[in-house]
Amino acid sequence: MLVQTQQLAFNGTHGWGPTLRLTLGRLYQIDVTNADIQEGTTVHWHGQRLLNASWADGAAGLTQGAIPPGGTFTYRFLAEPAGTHWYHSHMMGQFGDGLRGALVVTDPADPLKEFYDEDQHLMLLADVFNSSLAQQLASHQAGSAPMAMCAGMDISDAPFYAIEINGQSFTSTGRAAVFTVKQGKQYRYRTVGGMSSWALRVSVEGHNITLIALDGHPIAPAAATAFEVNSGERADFVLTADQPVANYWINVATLTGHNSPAILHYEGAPDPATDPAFSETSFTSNFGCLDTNQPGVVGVKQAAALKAGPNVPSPPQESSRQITLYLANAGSNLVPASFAESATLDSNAYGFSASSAETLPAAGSAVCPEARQGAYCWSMNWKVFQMPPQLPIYSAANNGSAIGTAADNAYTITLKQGEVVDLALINTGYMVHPMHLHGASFWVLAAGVGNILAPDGTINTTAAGYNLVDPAFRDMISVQTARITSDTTMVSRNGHDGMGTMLEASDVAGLNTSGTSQPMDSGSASTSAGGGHGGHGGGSPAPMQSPPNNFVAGPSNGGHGGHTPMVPISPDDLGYAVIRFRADNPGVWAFHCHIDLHSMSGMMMLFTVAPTVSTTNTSWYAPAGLQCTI
Ligand SMILES: [Cu+2]
Repeated sequence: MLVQTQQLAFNGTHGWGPTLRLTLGRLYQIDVTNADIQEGTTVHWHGQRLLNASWADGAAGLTQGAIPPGGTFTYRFLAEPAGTHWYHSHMMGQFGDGLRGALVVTDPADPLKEFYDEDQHLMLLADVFNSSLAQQLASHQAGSAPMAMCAGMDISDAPFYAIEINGQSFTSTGRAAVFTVKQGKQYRYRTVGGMSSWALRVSVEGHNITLIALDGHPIAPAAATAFEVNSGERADFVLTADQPVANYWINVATLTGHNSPAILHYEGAPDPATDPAFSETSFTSNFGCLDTNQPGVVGVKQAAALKAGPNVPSPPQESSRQITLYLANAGSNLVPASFAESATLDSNAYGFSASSAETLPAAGSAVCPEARQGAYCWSMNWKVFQMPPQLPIYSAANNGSAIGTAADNAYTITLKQGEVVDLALINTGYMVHPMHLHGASFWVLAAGVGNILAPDGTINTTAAGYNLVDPAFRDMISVQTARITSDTTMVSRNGHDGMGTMLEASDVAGLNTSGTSQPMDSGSASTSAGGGHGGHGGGSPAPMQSPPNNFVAGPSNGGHGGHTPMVPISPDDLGYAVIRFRADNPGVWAFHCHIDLHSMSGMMMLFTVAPTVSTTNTSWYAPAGLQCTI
């Protein structure tokens, strides 16, 4: 079965748009023209701080209106921080449909230079589907979407079709990406997790690797046999080509074990294109459920063990504010009384007055918007984000006040410039949520499973592993799931948080492809976004894959109507992460799950950092004419 799917593309290239290579500290202008996307589009510069340039953040409906077909929007920002970043549409569903590209900010004084000889390899990862993200969301909201999972861990609520590396996979394009190395050299690989849903585990046959940066920021080198990448995350690793001259598989697998490999090719080894040992039929297509707790795997469960690398700033030793955010499925779960009654969600100290009193909805509330009652609906603190009717920007026109968020359902917390904020992120369910903060990087002070809150609701800073000395500095944190005590618990649950029908092999099919990516390296770039039309399925249908023995099927989601009460979870079984950031960048900044289906359906909020109003410094104001029609 071949399926045609309309894909969106930058500059007409399949897979990834042109790679933007910027130099740290330089000012860039990038003109984005919407060629033909009827609903409009925007571009977000993921990982870039955009100091005093919240208006250029590209968050549709939040920092700018959508660029209409035929329209051009001019982004302008200082390239910082250095490292491996990316750009993508920030309109619902569009990055998962193809609007993504790599953005590398190079530092002429790279503190990681000593670890590698070569820096040409980009490993751009994407999940591709035979349905659009909008179709997937509609299917979830109708309660009919298939889901995949493994016993004891929840994986994804998107269908699986293929994983592409640099726009290539056996399944979708008929050939695997090839990375060529020369024996004896050390290579820096810049990995971008451009997937909209699936988490991946990457390993290189016969080689250990060393992680040296996450989300662009250096970490203390961490040896690994494999590493996990979630949606939005970047991982830089060093591969030493110290094995015999040959071809090797680079296994890129979902945590349910679907493998979409690339090939590591040593110069002098047979051409992989004609090497039968590296053909489409010779790789292991399904490993079965992967144990991410294995020694040597660096992933979500090891996040707290990673330390800051060279030149990473130390965290401020005190915070001025603590905010608790429960990551919650609001579609199938009511607000549990155990949280609602005891929660202290927002505590202030050090002279900052309480600007908002965060509360949870009343225990037992049904909080999904009416049209989605009982359906697919994600939240923070059971507050389901909806786009504000007006852009919540600070502008000269309103004397530096944020507009558009007071009387609507755009969950917003206002911070004062200079505050040091701790967020306790608490995962109440069985899906990992890769959370992304715009406008600032943060220190990962703690992560794990257990109760990170003291009896009074504040963060327990004496928790094991709490790190104020050398924590990693990132812009993504994947918050691990609540502890699952038995498979029976999983199967007895209903709702969208981890249950669904297992995917059938017949769900996989061909996808159109066209074009090649074109590197671009200049101080000013022009990028055009447009819908590339589905061509014919490239390559052959996917190999049939038998589910492994430990792949379990949950019941089909009931979907309509009733809420299924949350399975009682002990506070000692909740997944958590604590992050700290400085609110020193005025503007409006989104904080959201990077799984597109989750942010699209409500797992998003805004931090507005109120500027210190000055009559002379208006650089953080939106430029005149910014507000395109939403
Ligand atoms: Cu999520």
